[in-house]
Amino acid sequence: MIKAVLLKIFREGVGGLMAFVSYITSPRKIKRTHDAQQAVDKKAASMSLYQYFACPFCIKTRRTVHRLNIPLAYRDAQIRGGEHRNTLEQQGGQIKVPCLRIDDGETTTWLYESSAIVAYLNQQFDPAMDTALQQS
Ligand SMILES: N[C@@H](CCC(=O)N[C@@H](CS)C(=O)NCC(=O)O)C(=O)O
Repeated sequence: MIKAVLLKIFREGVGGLMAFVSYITSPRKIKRTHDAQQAVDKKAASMSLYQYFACPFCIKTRRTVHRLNIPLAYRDAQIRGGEHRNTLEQQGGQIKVPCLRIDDGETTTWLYESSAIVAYLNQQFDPAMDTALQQS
């Protein structure tokens, strides 16, 4: 019991430190024209990221979100019994973060795995990588 609590405190501490280092070494946000940024804002409104503040995989994903200058809604799924945690489990299928929720009209996609999320966001929002924004 005490071992589990100490381990949790250690994990949270290391995660918090990583979040702090990530914050002070944040990548530069890409800049877009007003119209291009509006298209990004519109597209991002249908997405949200279920995450924990101090999870290293979430920190990695948030760095990409920051760099790509996406106004993505963050949902804290760490609180046991909390609304976002319950939604993630019931609708996404499992409690694992990060998870990107994509509401596309009638369908909702739950994208797990930080590497898959980063690749998806790059493909959707990095002007250097894809023309997806120009098509939307
Ligand atoms: N391979 C996954 C690992 C994700 C992962 O292990 N996340 C941990 C938090 S750091 C998690 O969700 N654990 C489940 C839990 O906390 O219940 C990724 O890259 O996204």
